[in-house]
Amino acid sequence: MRIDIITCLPKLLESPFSHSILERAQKKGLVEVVVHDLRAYATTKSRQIDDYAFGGGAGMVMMIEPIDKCISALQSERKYDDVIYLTPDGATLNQQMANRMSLQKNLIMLCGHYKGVDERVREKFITKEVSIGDYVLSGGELAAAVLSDAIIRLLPGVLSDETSALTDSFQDHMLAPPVYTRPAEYKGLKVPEILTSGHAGKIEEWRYEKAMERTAERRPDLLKN
Ligand code: 6GU
Repeated sequence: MRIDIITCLPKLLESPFSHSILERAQKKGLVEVVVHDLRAYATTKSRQIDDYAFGGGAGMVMMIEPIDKCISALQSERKYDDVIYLTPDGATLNQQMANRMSLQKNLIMLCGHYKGVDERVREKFITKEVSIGDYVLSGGELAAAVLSDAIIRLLPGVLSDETSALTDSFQDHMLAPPVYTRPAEYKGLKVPEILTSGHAGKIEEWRYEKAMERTAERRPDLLKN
């Protein structure tokens, strides 16, 4: 898979892709993440990428021309399955969406900023609009990092069997069960006996029961689906 991220703050996206699982996925060649500085596609002398909104009002609007230049350059190189705009008024990201996107080959993510992008960008280029929750961030960069992480960890070979994404919370419309590690007793706090019994079948049953309990208590809405 290849993910091209278009942003006016490329530095903000350096760290999230330089550690742990996302770093390893790139080194193994399972995903290529390319960050593009929108300002490099600006056409004015002052490298302008935003301007005042027609009709007035507070806040700047991202201009169509630099975005057109960047997206068109990418699309002339390869075919993209989706051009995703990260915006608080997009569809709220969930595990199902991440699962589906992880099956794609090439994705563009455009990070919104200021008061958003010129509506014509959305009409002409954007095929999907994604939000990561009902709150407002300063820009789409952290959202693009979140979306990329959710997708990349699902790519075959990224996670080992022990950390398999199949046992994640939300994968079966359920939260994950509680987990424990050594020591078996700490300051009087004991690990549930079943987990040290070595009885694989009983352990599986216990985990399912606990996952169900936890989901019913914290996220009953998940069980309705
Ligand atoms: Cl994708 N962008 C911004 N600016 N804020 C958000 C968001 C995205 N998702 C939730 N809040």
